[in-house]
Amino acid sequence: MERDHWAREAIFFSANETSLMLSDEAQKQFHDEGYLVLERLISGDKLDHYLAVFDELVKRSKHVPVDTPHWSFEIDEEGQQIPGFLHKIQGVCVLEPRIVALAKESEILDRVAPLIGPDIDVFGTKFFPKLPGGGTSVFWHQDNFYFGTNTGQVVSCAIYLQDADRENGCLRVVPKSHKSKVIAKHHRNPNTYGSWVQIDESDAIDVEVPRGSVVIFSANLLHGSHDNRSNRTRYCAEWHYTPADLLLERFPRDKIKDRHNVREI
Ligand SMILES: O=C(O)CCC(=O)C(=O)O
Repeated sequence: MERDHWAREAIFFSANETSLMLSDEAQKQFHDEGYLVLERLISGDKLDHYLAVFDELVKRSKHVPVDTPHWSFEIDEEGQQIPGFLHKIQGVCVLEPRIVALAKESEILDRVAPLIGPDIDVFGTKFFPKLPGGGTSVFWHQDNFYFGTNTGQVVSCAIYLQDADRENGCLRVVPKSHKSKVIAKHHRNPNTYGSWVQIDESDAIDVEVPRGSVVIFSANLLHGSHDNRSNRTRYCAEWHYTPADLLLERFPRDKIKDRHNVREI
């Protein structure tokens, strides 16, 4: 396991250590800690290609009116969306089909398949650009709270297209918090996006990663992220893999546009 300056708190696995099938050690880390950092999994021209597509979307967002489906903008102190200050594109694979290819990349699916089987759907696709000047993504939460389940069969996946650190808003996780399978009480503030859980932050770690890294984690894991206090962007695509035959009442296979089969046997 490589330990470089990025691995301040989280445990990292390089692409070699997890190639094709996940090593036993990597699977153990996923099951014991609830997350796995796959360092620099997407690289070279491939990474540049996806970055360029996301750049196009950010450019386009400057002219998208508030309240356009898929697009949401950062919120000001009065609770109003700020035109042009992109927060999130929900259903990014529906809005921009070129991103479906990223969800299908074998570098990712070869490592997800040992955890949930070979027939895989992805759902709930989103893009957080986390723009400079206060860009945000999520508060402390468990993804399964939104899915109405506590199944261990949903593997969430965050792909960091750019370096992500404390200053520009890296992911934060509470290791092992997936184990109880209890969905914590989530609070809601109408002037912000998403719900949040009160946690003891001393249990949390920062997951600072270099560009191209992919973090996979249990949908029961408590996680959140820092806001962007830097002058850099922090692009992240995030979604959820599930066995294709898993029934999720809120995400029925044939009714939801943003559920895509990404691998079949
Ligand atoms: O913004 C991030 O770093 C991760 C986003 C996330 O985990 C989520 O949308 O649940």
